[in-house]
Amino acid sequence: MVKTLQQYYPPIEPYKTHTLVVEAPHQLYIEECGNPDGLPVLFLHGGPGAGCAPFHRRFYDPAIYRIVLFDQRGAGRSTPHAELEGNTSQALVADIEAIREHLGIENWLVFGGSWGSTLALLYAQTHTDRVLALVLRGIFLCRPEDISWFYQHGASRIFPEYWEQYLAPIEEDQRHDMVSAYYRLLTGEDEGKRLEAARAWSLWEGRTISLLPCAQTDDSFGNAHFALSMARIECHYFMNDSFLEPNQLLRDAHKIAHIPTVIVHGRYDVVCAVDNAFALHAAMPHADLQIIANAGHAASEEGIVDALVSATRELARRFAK
Ligand code: STX
Repeated sequence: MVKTLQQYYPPIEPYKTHTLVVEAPHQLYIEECGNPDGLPVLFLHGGPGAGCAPFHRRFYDPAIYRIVLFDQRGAGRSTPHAELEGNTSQALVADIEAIREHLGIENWLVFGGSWGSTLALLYAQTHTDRVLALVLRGIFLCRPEDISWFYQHGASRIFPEYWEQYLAPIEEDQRHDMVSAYYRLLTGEDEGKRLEAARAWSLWEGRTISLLPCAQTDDSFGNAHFALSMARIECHYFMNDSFLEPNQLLRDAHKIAHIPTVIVHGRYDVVCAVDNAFALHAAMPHADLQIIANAGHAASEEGIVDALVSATRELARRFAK
């Protein structure tokens, strides 16, 4: 029998949106979609700094799930835009708890891709009793080797023509430390240079994100509003070792050994190499590891959508009343 691929659920609009004031100067944009009395699921976006998109609402049956999405500090519709002050991993975890309490939710499924998987792991390891299950895609452990692979040397050898454009804004004598060099431009006084750097940084990620090229990439990743928050916030986190202790996420994996977990990762993921997923699975052997044979990093790739939708269907059967 041929298995039919799962597709996205139909497009939906939020039934409610919120602006939540957290630690100054930050205000968070939150939206709720689907069934107000349903099984709560929290979506965590990537970057950090990428913000939520409408297709992120579509991995869950809206008749069964109460779907909560929010733009993390400085991202998307949260304000101030691209703000780095008070923007740390610990602050984002505190924000998630503030959102949970604001919405009166006891516990929830947590669903995150890429940086969203990083944050989901940190949140679950910090508030172990609030998480019913984890669905993690494109695992990003934020180890020095993961940052170096994508921003210094490694992925450069797979997409040399795009790499050249990522190198372009940086003077040759500063290219031995690309993240630091970009940080200086992205936080500098010159607005033109900030934007040029943000676009180059963001386009590098956009162009390498999927197995096959995607026509809309340059428009969406080159958009000034998107590129500025994505580049500034990512670079700020990576300058600060993502505010994690060395090996923290694998070290603390034992704290979530009781949480049902699905790990979905594309074999040809160039942004976050697939060995991230294998390393996490070795630390969480109870997790269901699904390597998608014909996919890269993007959440929107066919085999990835199939695995993610299958996971939320299965978890709905298990947890929905
Ligand atoms: N950034 C990893 C990450 O979280 C190094 C990420 N990569 N791409 C994305 O997020 C988006 C597709 C959400 C832009």
